[in-house]
Amino acid sequence: MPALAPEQLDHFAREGYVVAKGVIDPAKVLDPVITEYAACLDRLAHQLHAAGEISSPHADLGFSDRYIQICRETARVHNQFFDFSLPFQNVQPDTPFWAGPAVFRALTDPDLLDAVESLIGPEVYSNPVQHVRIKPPEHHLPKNQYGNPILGPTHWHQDHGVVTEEADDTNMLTVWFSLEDTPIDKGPLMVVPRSHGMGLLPHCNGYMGNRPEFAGGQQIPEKLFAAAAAIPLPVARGDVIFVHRQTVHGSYSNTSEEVRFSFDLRYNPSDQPTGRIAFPGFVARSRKNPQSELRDPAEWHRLWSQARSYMSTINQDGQIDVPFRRQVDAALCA
Ligand SMILES: O=C(O)CCC(=O)C(=O)O
Ligand SMILES: [Fe+2]
Repeated sequence: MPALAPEQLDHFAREGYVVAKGVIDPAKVLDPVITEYAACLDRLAHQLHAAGEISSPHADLGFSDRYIQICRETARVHNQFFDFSLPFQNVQPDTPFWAGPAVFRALTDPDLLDAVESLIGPEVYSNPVQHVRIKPPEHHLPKNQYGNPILGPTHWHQDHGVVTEEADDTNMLTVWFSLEDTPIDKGPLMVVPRSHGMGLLPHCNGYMGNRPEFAGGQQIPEKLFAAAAAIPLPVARGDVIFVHRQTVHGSYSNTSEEVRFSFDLRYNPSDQPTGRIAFPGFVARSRKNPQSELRDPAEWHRLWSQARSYMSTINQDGQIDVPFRRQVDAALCA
């Protein structure tokens, strides 16, 4: 896929996001990721079974049903087992993560990077603010203290709000795609078009608002933006959504019977800070110095292992040695 077309770049600049169809080749890039995750799930199932937490490894079930069954029986979600990132607090030397070769190849897919390059320029850094999200149908999940599913809608936020102040001037681009189709009933990404012109809005901790299904999370109060203008962005495999760092977005409930399975990645120009200093990024593309590109998936895995070792020595038991979150002005949240 060549760079995005001028109309797509205009759409991004004007609306704060663009949905680009068919950027990624699903058979080449996404199927190997799914195969890798199926092996992770198999390992998780056997571990939990050996620990007596589930009645069977459920090896007869496909990925989605197997993951749902495991969440039901353990009454929790297991996203960290698959994620190519780490928690901010209380990391242990054996906290699970998955930074496998197929995931690395997805992050460095040349077709994807061509599109990214057309939005942020030729020196492309893989910013470590990134996740796989495996969201089970909500009705299978236990509830939190607010009566909402323990993994439900994503609260309204700007991705600029989830990095530290040192990245305030970083041109960080959000890249969202699903591993399986994400129709409306799976709770796709939702964006508020043109909300990126308002600057950084306050992200308020434990905000209750007046929509019970969003109560309690860290979020931008709905009165501060045009929440009613939000639109869902259902996508097929291979499509990619590009989101400006100040576009207000979230996602709604998964009311289907299958998991919602997506990646969200960030890229920024290589000479700008990532805003997540304790986690490793890498040069994904450099036209100036191609030799600086990271091409070895094993090295990427090593960087994350090193980050885990470091994290297991800091940010324990409520202590904040290295901040991951920005300060919020409480007066703006009242
Ligand atoms: O997938 C979601 O539910 C939220 C993703 C998101 O906020 C992001 O990609 O920045
Ligand atoms: Fe986000």
